[in-house]
Amino acid sequence: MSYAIKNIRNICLLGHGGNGKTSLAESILFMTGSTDRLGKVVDGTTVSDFDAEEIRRKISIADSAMFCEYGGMKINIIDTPGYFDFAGEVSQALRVADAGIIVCSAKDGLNVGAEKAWKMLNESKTPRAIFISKTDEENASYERAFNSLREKFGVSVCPMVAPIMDGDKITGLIEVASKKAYSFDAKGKRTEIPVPENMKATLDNLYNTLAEGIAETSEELMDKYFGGEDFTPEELRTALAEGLRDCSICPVFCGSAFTFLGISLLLDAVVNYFPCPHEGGKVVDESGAPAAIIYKTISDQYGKFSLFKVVSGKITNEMTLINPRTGTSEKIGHIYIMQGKKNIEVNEIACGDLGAVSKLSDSKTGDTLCSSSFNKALPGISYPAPCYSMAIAPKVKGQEDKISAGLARLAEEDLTFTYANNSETHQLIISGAGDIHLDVLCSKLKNKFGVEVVLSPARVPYREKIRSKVKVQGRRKKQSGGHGQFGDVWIEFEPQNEPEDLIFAENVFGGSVPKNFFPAVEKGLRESIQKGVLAGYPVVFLKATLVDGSYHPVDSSEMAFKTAASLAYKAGLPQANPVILEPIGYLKVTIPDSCLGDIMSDLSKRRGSPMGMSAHDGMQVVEAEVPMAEMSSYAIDLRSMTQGRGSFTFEFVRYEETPMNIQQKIIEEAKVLAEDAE
Ligand SMILES: Nc1nc2c(ncn2[C@@H]2O[C@H](COP(=O)(O)OP(=O)(O)OP(=O)(O)O)[C@@H](O)[C@H]2O)c(=O)[nH]1
Ligand SMILES: [Mg+2]
Repeated sequence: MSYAIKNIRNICLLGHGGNGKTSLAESILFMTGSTDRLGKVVDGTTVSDFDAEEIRRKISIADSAMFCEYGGMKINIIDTPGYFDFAGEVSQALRVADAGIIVCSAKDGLNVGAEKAWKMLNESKTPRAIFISKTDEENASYERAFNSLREKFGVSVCPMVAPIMDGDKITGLIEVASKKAYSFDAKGKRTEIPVPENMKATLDNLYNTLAEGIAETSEELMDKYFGGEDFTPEELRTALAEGLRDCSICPVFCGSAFTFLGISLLLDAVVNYFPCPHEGGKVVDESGAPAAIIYKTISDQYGKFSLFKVVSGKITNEMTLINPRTGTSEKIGHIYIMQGKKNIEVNEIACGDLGAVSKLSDSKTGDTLCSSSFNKALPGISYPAPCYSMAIAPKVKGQEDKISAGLARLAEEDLTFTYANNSETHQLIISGAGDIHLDVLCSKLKNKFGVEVVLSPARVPYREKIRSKVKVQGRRKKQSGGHGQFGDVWIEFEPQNEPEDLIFAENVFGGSVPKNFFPAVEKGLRESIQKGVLAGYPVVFLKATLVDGSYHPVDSSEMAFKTAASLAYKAGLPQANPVILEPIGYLKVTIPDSCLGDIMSDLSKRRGSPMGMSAHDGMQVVEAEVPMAEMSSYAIDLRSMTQGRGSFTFEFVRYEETPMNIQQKIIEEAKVLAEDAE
């Protein structure tokens, strides 16, 4: 089952959550005879949503690769999740898809998911089409949906297939370019019918809209269009194919995954107009040395599968390829084509086609696998940076290692979350795209790796510093019988501005403290500053100068001077006007104009200081400095304030003194924490 590159199509389905991508894929597979039963998302029986979490939640969470054979071609379909937390999966699919089909529902038309999909297709320069789905639903309106899309995305949005209406019932479809009308039976099989009288004017209008878009693709066609001439079928075909390829045309189809209406017209267009892999610009060389790009990794109980697209030469089993990123070689043992979770073993994957390989040792998503003569890393995949962090801990104490091991496995397939131990707050922090993302990861930890976890807000890494100068004594004396302990120091504590937590100096006259005890004094102080005197946070910006003291020829020891230094610290810092510092970050938030008011008033509630505002691509970019403590739920709050249209970055800039009322709260919280720890 090896196809020539011109007979391969790689499409990905993308768009708003719940608009019918997975169901569309399912009905394509069923209609083309690739599966013998039609699965349903609600029953958890689709080919695409096979993961336990997808079945449980009834949404797609990860990309899945499927294929069908139609019109002598192999059509690979990558179904992507619409929920925004999983946008990284869409980036992966777009790395290898030669075209994207945005799925919209006929009831809603344009929505945020479609806007985001459009933007991602633009950024990855991927040809795009739109499928208006769920035309069988009540209150569906092709016309309304189409108009909303064209209004937003412009004249490149062209009607290819539109419904034939009898009142508010759809009785068939018209293919606008050929001006042909069809009726469909219950299995989606179509029969040509005459264009109904009452549809003729509508068809003319639609044809005109399509012709307007086609005319935009070349000057010659523009002249013809304005001259009132009809395009020849060949001109139409070429213009559509070229327009799709260079993204100047976005054909719009419609139908229903439930009634199979319009599915065959969509597939015909995929076969006739959609770019084949070497036209998509994502393939290097059909007759070149073997090379493939890994666009997804599935790591589960059945093992680890790396899903790839061959972009040069072909990949056969038993090959040994190298990974230019790591420099290591990877033995290609078994290779497969994927139908959802089902892997079908094959001997080779041709150029432009999608496949999978199991058990790679050292390669991850985004990596290139190639022969030594190819030997270069192709562009990888960029992901949105994680923006939502929580502390993760086991429900049952002592299972920390299980969490780390589970997360390490999950990180093989999901590059959009990170986790790290925070040495200051002693919490394991997991960061991802949003609350659903983290919730899915927790469920997987439980179901796949047998460890139940709880999430809690990440503690803020506060600091403490002093604001005035004090001179204090620290004296350690234990001289009751046997070898005693004696150390006595006078230390001056004062604030300093260098980026160092402690600058230690000495200014001792006449050997009141012998030199060999200085390091012990410094050590005592360095240990002490780990715990501030207000709420136990590390002390920074401190200068300590040893100015005087005394010693005992027999009883003085390093240990005694270390203790004396820490006694001085404990005595001195509370008198030196200490304050809690909080981390401040730089926020850059991008939002639609209409949300500006809400965003600004929300920022002031978060104690933010606006730094600037600018317009970009029809969006507003607001910059502000905001205390980190106020930002923990921002990812989720921003989503609800902007219906998912907003995005932000937030980076630490510096520490600042915490306002008194907030400081009181931090001290109270620290007390509770310390009691809990006991
Ligand atoms: N009436 C009708 N319902 C549909 C159709 N297609 C999908 N649905 C229903 O719409 C819901 C969402 O469908 P999915 O196929 O899971 O949508 P999706 O775009 O894959 O959703 P995400 O994976 O969450 O992004 C399910 O309950 C489907 O049964 C359709 O053509 N007609
Ligand atoms: Mg889905």
